[in-house]
Amino acid sequence: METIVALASAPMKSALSIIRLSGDDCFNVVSKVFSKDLTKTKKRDIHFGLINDGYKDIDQVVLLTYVAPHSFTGENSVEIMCHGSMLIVNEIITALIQNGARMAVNGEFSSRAYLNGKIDLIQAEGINDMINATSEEAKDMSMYALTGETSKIFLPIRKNIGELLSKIEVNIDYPEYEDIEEISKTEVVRVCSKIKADLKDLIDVGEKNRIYLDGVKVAIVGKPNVGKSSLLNALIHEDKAIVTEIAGTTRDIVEGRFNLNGVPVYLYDTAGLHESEDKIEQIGINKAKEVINKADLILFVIDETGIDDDLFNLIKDKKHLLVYNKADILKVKDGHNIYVSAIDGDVKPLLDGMVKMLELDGISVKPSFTNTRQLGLLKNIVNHIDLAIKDAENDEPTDLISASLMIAYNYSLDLLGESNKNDLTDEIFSRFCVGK
Ligand SMILES: Nc1nc2c(ncn2[C@@H]2O[C@H](COP(=O)(O)OP(=O)(O)OP(=O)(O)O)[C@@H](O)[C@H]2O)c(=O)[nH]1
Ligand SMILES: [Mg+2]
Repeated sequence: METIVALASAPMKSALSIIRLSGDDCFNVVSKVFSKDLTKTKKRDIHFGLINDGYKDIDQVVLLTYVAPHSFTGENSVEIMCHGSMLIVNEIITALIQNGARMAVNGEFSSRAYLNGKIDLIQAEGINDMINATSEEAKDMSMYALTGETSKIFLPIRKNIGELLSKIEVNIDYPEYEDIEEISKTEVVRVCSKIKADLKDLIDVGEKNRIYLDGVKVAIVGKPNVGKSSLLNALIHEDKAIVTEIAGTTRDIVEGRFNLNGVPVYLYDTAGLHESEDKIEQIGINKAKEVINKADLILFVIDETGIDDDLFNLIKDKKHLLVYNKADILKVKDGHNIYVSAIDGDVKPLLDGMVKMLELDGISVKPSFTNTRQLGLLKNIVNHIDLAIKDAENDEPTDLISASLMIAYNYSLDLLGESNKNDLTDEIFSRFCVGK
């Protein structure tokens, strides 16, 4: 494989930066710009010296060398720890490219690790999720994927499908052998039903747990001046949105984020909804209506001036919570409603209401299959197991049952990325950062 290079740490000023290389010729390429010969490097080694591009010394660095297959990618690899200035980083990368390396594309290091059998596809996806995690829970969940714990929970299911399939195939191929255990249709139904139940459990956990990674979109909506922006600020503990006593203050959508029970909540503060002649405000109101359509939950904010029925009709069919703000000055309070005072930061009843509405108290971090690709494949497997059950129940020919099981088995190989390695990878790894 060609030698690739990329900055693996953040592209900004810091104490140190890490430049990564991988590929057959990697030690040769680095030796051309390093003060020591790395071509005789051992399994895993550490070196100290100067990087020189042929004209001048660029930096004094520490280098880690990994001889294939003892590296993340499974190839010869080098990690250069240089001083954390983007000028230095650019000079070193340029020198490496001039000496035979090429810039890596997004996810190319992980993709090579996968292609070289160092990690399966679930682990690779876990790496990306880990980098993007915005809560401790999301990070813990991706750690299960990264370490292979998640793949492990699927292996017994795949084994059961494979075993059943091979028993049926033997029956089809060698009907004349009497010593081969005959598998009855009742047995097929029993084993398939167990597999289906296990898969359904996995799908259920995955669909609940994906909220840790995806988060929820919550729109703050209501009449002008009811305290929507104040509520956003109170929820994120930051003075982000402009608050004034003038109705029509917010025009553009203001975004904020906080974690609720470990779930990232993406908040969208919107322009107060009302009939407006003001061109700019009207654009803001249209944007607010778009956000309402995209949100998973609407916080419909009301103050002492009460509910506007026309506005409420806009959101009533979406998942929503009525939030009575300005509780500090409200005279009458009905025990069932959610009362908050954004100005005093008193928003606990709303947080409790959101936890209940979004069903966040019944979930906990578990190894799970959470992304659309993984859940889609699990559902495809269930559908084909289901077909096998129906055919067995209707006493259909055995090869029909075996065909459905074979498709289910192939999908189960796809889940961990064990079939068609080359077709699968490009789309998945393009979502990664360069250098990972
Ligand atoms: N007493 C009281 N006043 C509040 C509270 N929350 C907001 N206000 C006041 O209500 C006024 C409007 O607040 P904003 O947060 O700007 O209201 P908004 O709904 O975002 O208004 P627009 O952006 O114009 O639609 C300000 O004067 C706030 O200080 C509260 O909990 N109690
Ligand atoms: Mg506002």
